[in-house]
Amino acid sequence: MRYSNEALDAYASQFERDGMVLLKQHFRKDILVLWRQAFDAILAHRLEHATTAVRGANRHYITLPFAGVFADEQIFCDPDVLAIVERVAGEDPVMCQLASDTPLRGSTYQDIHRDTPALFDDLPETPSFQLAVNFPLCDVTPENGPFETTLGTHRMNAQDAMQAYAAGELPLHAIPMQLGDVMIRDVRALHRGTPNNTDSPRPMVVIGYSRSWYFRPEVHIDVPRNVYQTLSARGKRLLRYMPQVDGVDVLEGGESYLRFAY
Ligand SMILES: O=C(O)CCC(=O)C(=O)O
Repeated sequence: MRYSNEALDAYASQFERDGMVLLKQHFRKDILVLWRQAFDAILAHRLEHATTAVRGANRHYITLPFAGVFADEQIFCDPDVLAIVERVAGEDPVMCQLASDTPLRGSTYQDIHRDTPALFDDLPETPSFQLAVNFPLCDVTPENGPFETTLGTHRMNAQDAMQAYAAGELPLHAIPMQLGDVMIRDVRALHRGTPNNTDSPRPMVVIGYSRSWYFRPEVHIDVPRNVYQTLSARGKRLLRYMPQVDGVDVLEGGESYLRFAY
């Protein structure tokens, strides 16, 4: 562990207030360089076969195979990240999503949105139940499409948040990131993707962690049985509700997670 209990508590408090925290220089860059190499081959293949989920002009959502470099417990079982996830979304979370968001040149501003509906319509927002852990596979600069988010709207009713945004009461914050930085966010905060004005793709990985009892039918991770056997008890526990399969083809695949904005 890198952080003390006091530091993790402080991150959890910051998350409660803002709906997100940023851990600077947390993941090893040499690991992420390998992810980028493997990702570039997948991106090229998926673009060629038009098997991405399109999230706006020249903006692609691609599920990553839970195999090879991507099935790395140093990333998805990171003790500091999980300690913050557990502080804000309860003990014994489940991992339900391993994917990527990639704007290319020609991408545009997304409409401001949340990634999931509220648990209960027309009621004040609940504690957190769905978190995204995001980390880029490159530096994210003002030029290549930084994620933009409001702060604190994860605790606001969706309509109130939208009204406040429309009234100019909620500033958007661009989040520049360096390779190695990790963002943990509540997916109900109003946010948007911004244009990538460079020739280099800007892949952002998303690992989804849910409260222990929460099920998202729109996403899942196919876990190859032989990979599952190599995992620690913690890794197996995180993936306890994910389907196990004989193998995954790292290039093939389509996307079933098509409705993404609420
Ligand atoms: O990748 C990004 O910067 C944000 C993408 C996003 O919010 C989405 O596609 O839902």
